[in-house]
Amino acid sequence: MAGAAPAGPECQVPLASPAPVIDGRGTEAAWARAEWRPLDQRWLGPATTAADFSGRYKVVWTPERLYVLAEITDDVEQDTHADPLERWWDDDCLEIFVDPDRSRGEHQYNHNAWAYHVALDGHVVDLGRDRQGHLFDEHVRSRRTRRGQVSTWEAAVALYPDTYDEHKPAASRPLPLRAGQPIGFALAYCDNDGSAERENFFGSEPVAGADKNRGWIDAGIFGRLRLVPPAPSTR
Ligand SMILES: [Ca+2]
Ligand SMILES: [Ca+2]
Ligand SMILES: [Ca+2]
Ligand SMILES: [Ca+2]
Repeated sequence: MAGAAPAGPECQVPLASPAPVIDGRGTEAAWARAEWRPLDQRWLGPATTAADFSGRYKVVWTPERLYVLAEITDDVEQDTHADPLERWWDDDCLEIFVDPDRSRGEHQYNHNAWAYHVALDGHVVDLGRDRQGHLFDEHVRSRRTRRGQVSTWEAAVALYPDTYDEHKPAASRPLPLRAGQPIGFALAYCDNDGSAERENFFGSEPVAGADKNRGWIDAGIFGRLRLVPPAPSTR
């Protein structure tokens, strides 16, 4: 059902001051103030083990960007397609869904909402109005570090308006973020460990019905972020 409101709780997103440094390490004080949230909904593929995939994430904000920290256990990192615009969803990637004005609804071939696929090499792909994949590297800046089988992804996401035109990128500026603003958001991970196609797709949001791979079409399945204002000073 397109545009259905998610049942999940609203995610309170703390303000980061200063902004995290995008270095693939969640060491900044801003991250310590944010709650871990699970990335545990199996949207595609068979049941797996925690060693095959498990994930959790945090979100913080500044007036310029939304920041995402994701801790992903993945036993095999797979980047089969060197061309970032070839079957990007079948390589391991972190997928950041964002609906800047939380209008919800359909966004498959428009920019009502975004489904940024962040590849292992940092390239960012989403579909354009022409139904083709486009690089949006300037929208999501990220770094990833790996220790054993656990990768830490740190990303800064600019929020672009639904009027964005990929053929005139200079005509759009990122939207400012304001305290109290509702934002549609979901996170996902495409897991491939050596198959022709991705083996699993895990998301942050429960999706009703048999077809759970709806995020790239329907912003109605996204969760809700609320940007929390800075705490009043105690001094
Ligand atoms: Ca950092
Ligand atoms: Ca895996
Ligand atoms: Ca929208
Ligand atoms: Ca993998």
